[in-house]
Amino acid sequence: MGDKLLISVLGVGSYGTKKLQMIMDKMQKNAQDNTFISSLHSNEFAFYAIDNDKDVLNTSKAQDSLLLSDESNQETLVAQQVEEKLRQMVGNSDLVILVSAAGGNTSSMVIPAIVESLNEIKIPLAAVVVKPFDFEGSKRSVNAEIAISKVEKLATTLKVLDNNNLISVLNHQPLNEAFAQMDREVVEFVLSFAEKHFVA
Ligand SMILES: Nc1nc2c(ncn2[C@@H]2O[C@H](COP(=O)(O)OP(=O)(O)O)[C@@H](O)[C@H]2O)c(=O)[nH]1
Ligand SMILES: [Mg+2]
Repeated sequence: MGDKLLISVLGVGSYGTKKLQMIMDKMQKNAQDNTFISSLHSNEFAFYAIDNDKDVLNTSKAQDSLLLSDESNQETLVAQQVEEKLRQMVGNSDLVILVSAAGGNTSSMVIPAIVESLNEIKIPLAAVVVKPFDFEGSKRSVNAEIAISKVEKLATTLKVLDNNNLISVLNHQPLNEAFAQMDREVVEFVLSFAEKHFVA
């Protein structure tokens, strides 16, 4: 033992890309507060993003990112772009933690391509994904289910957070607070998953 693990956190779609910042901030804060478990220091973290929104990617502090081309509303094109770039980004990683809102137009196309590619290069995957509200329409819900079922087959760990569960709290909590609470669960998943995979 003693070798460092390289853990890559991969934000997919606009939601996933934005959440990377919260994860980085929390890791940094924990390190400053010394609440980061010491063994975590033996691991290295890298952050990557994939989206088709240039503005979202530009504000991201990810090491590297993939900007999907405008024509990338076709699954085969997306798969090609993802496969090439993903190897470059996370090819040396010991594990990848995926963060995404699975019902997003971009995310629902990119997630299956990521799962396939990681399986091919035999890199373990953990994932935390958000399901859309039912009121966003059945297309999004179905797309999310399909993407999540692909992740389920190959991920070692999967956490699904369902936006529909927020509806019951909305009579005593504003939406932004409910979203913030779910954001904290996303961050918590990544940090606690990383803690379980430290090198002793
Ligand atoms: N919990 C939560 N869900 C969100 C938030 N913003 C967007 N979503 C969900 O994310 C989905 C869109 O994902 P997004 O990553 O923006 O789409 P993509 O970039 O096209 O993949 C929506 O259908 C919502 O269900 C948020 O702040 N919190
Ligand atoms: Mg987007």
